[in-house]
Amino acid sequence: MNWKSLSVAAIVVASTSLFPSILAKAESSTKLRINSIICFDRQDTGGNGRADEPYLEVNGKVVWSEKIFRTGVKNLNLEIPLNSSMARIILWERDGDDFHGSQDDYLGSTRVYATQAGFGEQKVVFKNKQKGYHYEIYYQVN
Ligand SMILES: [Ca+2]
Ligand SMILES: [Ca+2]
Repeated sequence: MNWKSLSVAAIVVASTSLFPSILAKAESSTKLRINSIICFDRQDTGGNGRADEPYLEVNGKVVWSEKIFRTGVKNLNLEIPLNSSMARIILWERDGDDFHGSQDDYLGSTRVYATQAGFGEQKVVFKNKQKGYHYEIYYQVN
């Protein structure tokens, strides 16, 4: 290594430590991370409802869907960029042929804010005794 390249490396290190917050902001954008969903009670139990078909929507986009035959934890590990200061998570249970069919059951929704970044994992409970379902979603903003 010659003298010139050594001094350039030293300058780069110095500037990184002087402005760490500026660099962090430039490198990472805010992300919503949906860690897991827990099914305590399914919504479709009667008739031919062998499974629940829950799906999650974030800001109008379906980000996850699956058939759930039994209660328990599902690790999702979904990472969704937050392009605005707020996002809306909606949990649906599919009964028709398409997403957002008129027969789909709305199980609940929550609002997530970019200002929640760094708060750690949070929980939202979607539960309705009459309709017989109970889901919990664990998420965080990074
Ligand atoms: Ca249903
Ligand atoms: Ca269903």
